[in-house]
Amino acid sequence: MTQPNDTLFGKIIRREIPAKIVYEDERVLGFHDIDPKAPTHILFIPKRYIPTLNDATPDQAELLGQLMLAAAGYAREHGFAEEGYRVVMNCNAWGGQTVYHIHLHLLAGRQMVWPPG
Ligand code: IU
Repeated sequence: MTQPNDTLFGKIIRREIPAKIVYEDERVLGFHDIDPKAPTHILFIPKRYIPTLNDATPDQAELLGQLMLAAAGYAREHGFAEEGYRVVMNCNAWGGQTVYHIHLHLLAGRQMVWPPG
């Protein structure tokens, strides 16, 4: 049986709560982070429920790649490709994950620092 997706992002996928959606295809949704950590901060999520990267399975490899390509496409279309940007996926507590539906952060529009906190 499929797990119910009671996370915040499940509610955004079902349009139960609003989000500033900037990208959508059959399998992926992209929307503005409500508390942006860079001038541009977009979250790309699979519509299919995967709680953390630990839960991803080999048959989801293409879906995970689609998140990356959606982020890169957005960055290119919005003029960030040349100067650069960062994509990040946090996993569990030490990784800083707070919403348990995997999401790829696209951060752009400022110089990033390394290592991250
Ligand atoms: P994290 O990698 O799980 O920490 O990222 C969760 C993100 O979800 C974080 O950047 C939050 O600002 C963002 N977010 C959101 O966009 N809308 C919300 O209502 C809540 C969190 I709560």
